[in-house]
Amino acid sequence: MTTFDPTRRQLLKAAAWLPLASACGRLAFAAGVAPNAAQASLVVRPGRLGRTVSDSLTGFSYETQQLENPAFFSADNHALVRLFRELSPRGVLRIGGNSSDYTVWTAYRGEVPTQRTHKGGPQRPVMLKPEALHTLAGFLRATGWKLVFGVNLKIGVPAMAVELAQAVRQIIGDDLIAIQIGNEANNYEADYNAFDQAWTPYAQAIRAAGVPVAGPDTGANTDWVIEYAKRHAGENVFLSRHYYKEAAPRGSIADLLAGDAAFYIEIEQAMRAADASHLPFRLTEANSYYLGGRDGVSNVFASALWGADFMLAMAQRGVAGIHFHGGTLDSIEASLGRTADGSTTSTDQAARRDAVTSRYSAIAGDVAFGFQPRPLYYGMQLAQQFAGAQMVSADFDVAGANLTAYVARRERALLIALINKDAGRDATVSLSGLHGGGKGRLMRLSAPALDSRNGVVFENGTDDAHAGRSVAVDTHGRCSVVLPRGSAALLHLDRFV
Ligand code: BDP
Repeated sequence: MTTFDPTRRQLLKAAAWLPLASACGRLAFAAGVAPNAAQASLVVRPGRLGRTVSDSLTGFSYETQQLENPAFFSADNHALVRLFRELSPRGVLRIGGNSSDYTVWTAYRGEVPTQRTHKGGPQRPVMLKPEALHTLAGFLRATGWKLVFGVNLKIGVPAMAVELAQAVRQIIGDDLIAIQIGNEANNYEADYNAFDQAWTPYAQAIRAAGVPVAGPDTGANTDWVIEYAKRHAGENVFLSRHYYKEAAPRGSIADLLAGDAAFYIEIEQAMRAADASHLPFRLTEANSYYLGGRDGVSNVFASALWGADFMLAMAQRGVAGIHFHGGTLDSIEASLGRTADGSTTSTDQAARRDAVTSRYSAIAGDVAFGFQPRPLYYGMQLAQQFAGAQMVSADFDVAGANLTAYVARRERALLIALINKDAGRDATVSLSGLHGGGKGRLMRLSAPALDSRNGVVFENGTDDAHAGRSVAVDTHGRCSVVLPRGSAALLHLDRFV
């Protein structure tokens, strides 16, 4: 939908070449800002502290089927190890999805029902071999990530689930956070009571074997989370549900960037249940659009702005982790009962990696072609900067534009994320309530356009090319930031108060 827009490009350039003080000084630089730019203002309230953001905010979710190739999650898969580790030193990987409900643990010697193929589900059982758990253990050690692992409920083989859970615990050791039982059981159990009845014998047996359990891992039922918390809080490690904005055929950049206010309200309800039971709440599977993601939306720059905003909105409300679902096209399409076509005529390595990857995956590639970040990965990087920080209140007048802001303190420093999800309006954000005379850095998340598949840059300070630029706060604790449409910025100030 968004085509190349020269004004926007110039504006980004202008923002890039700003002299030191004017990037964040009392006067917004006027040159290059579109005439309809929103004059927004953000008043930071350092005295009003909010939630502490979880260290393990960043997460991924992959299908159990991804483990059919033990070389995928392996310490020897250096490119993937690096992408995980560089994203977060303390992330959490969730293995599950539709395919977890159809997985056959090859070491299990008991009966497994013949699985009938059906619409909307895996067309064949996934064969999970012990070797894949051993290489997964190595991958977790190499990345520093922890694991949440899903076992079957739908096919109704509790004995196999218990054996698999025990093997996961034994092979993965302390890197296992918890086992979840059944994926989105709301799609196949009549109601919460039916789910609870089916789930309880599994949970009892798995816990009796000394393996921790979490759940309910429901698709979209906050009421299930609340009911589950009431009944099982004492014997659980965390509460969980999933999130997708919509089904892929209904997806668009405009829809994605419009946000999801109704879901934020639901999350607040889920968090009340989590707080009352003193349990963390995780979105164990999430992404933009289910049914595999939407090409041209889930895999373009708009998804980076959405992802950063979504993660921070969740973190602000106390959600402990967001696990973006993804992986190979093959694994996702199989989870939906479809056959993947990852073929491409392109000889370009990046394009070939892209073609073998599910639409919404934040990381593209596979063992044969190697790996590379997708736009969403950069959005996750921005939000990850808040992991472990404490949210701070702020009043944000967005002047009618589609802007969001998140403020947090980390020790003596202040972090401010500004996200302009507006496709049509640039913004100048006047900040106040800052430490007078403070200094810091402004780092931008940008791309040529909202529908760019490539060319995403996040200045995360790792090297000179991504250093961002120095900024200065005036003596009254004010500065202003120009935020081109379809871009974000992270302001890192050295003093909180
Ligand atoms: C979720 C399933 C997952 C699918 C995803 C999707 O848990 O296995 O891949 O939807 O539809 O409901 O993209």
